[in-house]
Amino acid sequence: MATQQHTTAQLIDIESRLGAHNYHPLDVVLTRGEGVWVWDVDGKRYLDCLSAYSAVNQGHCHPVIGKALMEQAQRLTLTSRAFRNDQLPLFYEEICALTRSHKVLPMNSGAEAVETAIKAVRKWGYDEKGIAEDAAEIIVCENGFHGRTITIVGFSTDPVAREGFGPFAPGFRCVPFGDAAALEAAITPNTVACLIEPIQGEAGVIIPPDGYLRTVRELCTRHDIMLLLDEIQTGLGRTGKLFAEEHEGIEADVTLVGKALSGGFYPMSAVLSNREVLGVLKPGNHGSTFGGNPLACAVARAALKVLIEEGMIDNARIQGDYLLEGLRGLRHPGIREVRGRGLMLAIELDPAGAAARVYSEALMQAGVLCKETHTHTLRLAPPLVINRAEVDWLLQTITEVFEHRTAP
Ligand code: IF1
Repeated sequence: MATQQHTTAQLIDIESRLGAHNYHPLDVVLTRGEGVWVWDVDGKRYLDCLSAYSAVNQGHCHPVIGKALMEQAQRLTLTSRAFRNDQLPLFYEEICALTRSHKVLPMNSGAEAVETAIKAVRKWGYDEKGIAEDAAEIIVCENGFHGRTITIVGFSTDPVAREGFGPFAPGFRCVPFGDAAALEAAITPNTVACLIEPIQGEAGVIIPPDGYLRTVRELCTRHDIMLLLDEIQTGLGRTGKLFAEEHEGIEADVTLVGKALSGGFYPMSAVLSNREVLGVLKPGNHGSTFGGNPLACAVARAALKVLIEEGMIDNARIQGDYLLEGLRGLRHPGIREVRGRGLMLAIELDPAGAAARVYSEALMQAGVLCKETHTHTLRLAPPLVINRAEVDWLLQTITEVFEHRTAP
């Protein structure tokens, strides 16, 4: 049953004619979401295994977050930071208590949080570490993803993300992910920080060797370098812990959050500082029209509340372990590796076989929505509210799709 005015085909045609083609989405037109399920305009139901790239950890249209949004929207939505509001300090208090942070700087998108952290650690390097002006260096990892701004794509190693957008900002050194020796070798007296995803999402759920993050933590402490962990995708329960750093028992100096910070209701991100690095920013150094607005803060407070009170983080661990074990039981010549932590999983396919897009299209027909990355990897990241029966249905559906394609 299409919406009154348009069918799937008509909506796709309008989008294709009038929209920039900076994505290649599946031909599914969604109109409703609830929990792990979404429905298209023809009434077909799908299990969402992308969660909007981990922005919908709490499940689609979570009623408690929706209520907070609607109530705040009738009270006060935006004041700018020229004035104060009654939601921002309460958001600060609650997220600092939850994450043991000292300072918070709220922004809107993940990329803005990354850019903010880059500005703050550079200024910390100049003001506190005595590095010569404009000489600050930040170590980043190959195949990392941190957003789409010019600064960020400037240190990307993905040609599709960066080619044609130069010139780029200097001051970044790129090292192989997971190689602590290479990172140590890249440290100079001008190094102010390392910026790392604890698990590389876009690269295909790349989990570093055990101990890598602990060694990087030790190196940063020894050389008085800030460890910036980009937990925009891995954070807020996705890997079965509040933050992925906990799997290695470390604490970043600066933690970046976004996406599920609002449960998918509103763009919000934040820079969380476990040390006084945010203290170097003075009035006028940084800002944002919408950063820290009362609507975003009310939504984020509710999103964090339900994440904790409804046990979503433990559920991610329990259901993620079960899903990983089930996926590893798949016997198929086209599967090279299944990996994951919590509900951040990936099926890596044999490059000689069918591309992941073939499987994501087949899974869509079977009622599962997921996304391929880098041609041969299928990522699976359902909302953290998924229950055992839904995981069993998901496993059954994936098994049937792979069994149907006996060829690699
Ligand atoms: C797209 C994937 C891409 C992120 C990490 C910062 C950001 C992201 C670890 C920036 C955003 C999104 C962006 C979206 C697709 C998705 C993504 F990694 F999740 F799969 F692109 F690589 N750090 N990731 O994952 O946050 O500014 O988007 O709020 O750009 O296509 P943002």
